[in-house]
Amino acid sequence: MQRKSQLRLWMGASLLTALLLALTFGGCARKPKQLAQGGDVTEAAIATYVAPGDMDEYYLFYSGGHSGNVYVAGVPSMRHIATIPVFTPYPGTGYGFDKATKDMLGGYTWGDSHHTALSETNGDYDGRWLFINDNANNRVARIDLRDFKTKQIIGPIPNVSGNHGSSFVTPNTEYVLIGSRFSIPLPRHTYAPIEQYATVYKGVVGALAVDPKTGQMSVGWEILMPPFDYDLGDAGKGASDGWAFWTCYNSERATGKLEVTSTQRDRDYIAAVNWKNAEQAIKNGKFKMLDGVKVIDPKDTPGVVFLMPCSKSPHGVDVSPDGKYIIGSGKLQSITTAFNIEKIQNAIQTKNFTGDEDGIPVLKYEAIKDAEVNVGLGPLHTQFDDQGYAYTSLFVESAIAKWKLGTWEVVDKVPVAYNIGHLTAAEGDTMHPKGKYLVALNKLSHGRHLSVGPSQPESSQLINIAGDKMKLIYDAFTEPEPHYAQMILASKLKPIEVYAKEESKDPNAIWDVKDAKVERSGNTVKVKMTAVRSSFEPNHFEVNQGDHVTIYLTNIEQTTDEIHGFGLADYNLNVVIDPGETKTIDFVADKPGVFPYYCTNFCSALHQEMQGYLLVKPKGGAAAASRVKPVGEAAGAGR
Ligand code: K7E
Ligand code: CUA
Repeated sequence: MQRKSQLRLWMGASLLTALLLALTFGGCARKPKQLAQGGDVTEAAIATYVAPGDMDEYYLFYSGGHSGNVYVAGVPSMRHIATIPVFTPYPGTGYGFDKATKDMLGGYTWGDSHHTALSETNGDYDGRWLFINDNANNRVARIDLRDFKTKQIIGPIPNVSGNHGSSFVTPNTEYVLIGSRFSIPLPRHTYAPIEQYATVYKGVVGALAVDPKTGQMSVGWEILMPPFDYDLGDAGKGASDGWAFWTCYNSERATGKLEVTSTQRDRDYIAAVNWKNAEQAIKNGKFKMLDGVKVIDPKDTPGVVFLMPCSKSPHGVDVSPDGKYIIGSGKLQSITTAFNIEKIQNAIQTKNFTGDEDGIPVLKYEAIKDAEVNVGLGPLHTQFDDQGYAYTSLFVESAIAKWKLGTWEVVDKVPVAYNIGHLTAAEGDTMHPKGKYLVALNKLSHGRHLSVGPSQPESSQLINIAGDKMKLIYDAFTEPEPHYAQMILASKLKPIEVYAKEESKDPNAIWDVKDAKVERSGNTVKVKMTAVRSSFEPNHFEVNQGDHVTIYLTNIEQTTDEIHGFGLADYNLNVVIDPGETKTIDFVADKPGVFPYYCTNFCSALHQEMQGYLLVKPKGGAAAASRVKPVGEAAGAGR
């Protein structure tokens, strides 16, 4: 298998070389240009070419911002291979239409997904789950990587407001981090005038506990913090296991035009939370209940939180693979600071404090830092490789700086197009990064793709980091609006192909067309329906107007990729069922008439024949039906 695919790769590569040579010298209309970043086109093409029939080496999971989705691409081809709907309904997979996913969305039709967090065991990705935060509605979701589907959405999480510093996980996925971007009076729905911001408003950082077997999340604990804006987080590991870090801006506690008012001080902070001490404090009963959550007040519970001064307006905080260094970058400076966990612990022991903020000790900056690395303008996020190098994205400079941990020397820089936000290296936030690939997730990528009007396609760029020099090798379209992303070795995931009939736990599933039935009790109608090539059973059924109808629809196929869909137009229902899957469709038949339903996924030569009728008998008999006015034409859209 391995050899065969290597051979195919080799053949593909040599064919490609020949093709490129022909293109270069053959006077063809589509001449490859020299890469602006100085790389070699042929080399870049071979490095990213995945021949037909071959597979990518890595999965790339990237957040879709306010689309509420997570997108999946293969690396190095950068092909978009899946969309995982999380906080937003998605008709393509019927997400948000069946009862289970509709309930999970809880009435929200959007979320702002920022930070993916692959589950970890001993600080390395274990390929079980992917967590993602919702910056808008204070939620966190869990995706199961057996079937790439969202299984749980927790929230709105009490007391947290603008859950941005989330969903980073601790090294054994004990916790998923949460944090308030926007301080507010607590509990939520409390009023206090804006003039009381500095004294009455509160920030929160905390953690969701994760069940190690099922991945089920529950609110663990929270910590009351001064009214700063908590931005990004990362969990300690190795030398810093047991710690969690969040950057915070606006330590001025300013309101109004933050662009000016929150940038007065030279330094803001990174909040360092000893989560093992937080756990202990909870065990010792040192908490108050606030909106149903155990909340620690650090001024009554010393040893849980410390503040590390950091360059002003910091954004990313990233822990090195060995856990020794905590890298914090200030957006308005050209340096990134490497803090040393030993020095941090030392400063705590010797009480090397310069003051406090609402009772939280502030550590002495000079005592806890190892180096200020001159990376360049607007440093945001940092990733790591397998050779002891760090890679920091430079938003203002539109570049990535490569620098060495320990010697702090900047060894290379590569321009990107254009303003880069996050970046992700292969397993680049684990204890054992893989090196080789780095993806720059850019904003303001204008001019990288064919124009589609004012809203220009976003671009992510693949960079080869295997050698001394970083080489840009591919420009890929990415769905807006990308934030964080993670790359995991494809061999670590073992997605299932069908839902095994034997594992079905749905009591309403049926596995034989003969078991299909319609049951009525009062004005409740339950339909047990099958979908199998190429019919629904029942293929028609009748209800009375006003009936509460529940369809339990099972795709009884056990064949890979034999997906069926169920579309019912006038009732705005659209469900997709994978092989072996049962979904529940719940609605009130309030409109009389005859409504076709049909299969939406092309499943066989007779897919088009896979259809049926819902007949809704009008209240007051057939005569009433003919009096129902036809719906007027929809108003014209656009200008
Ligand atoms: Cu830098 Cu929300 Cu992580 Cu976007 S955040 S870039
Ligand atoms: Cu089933 Cu098309």
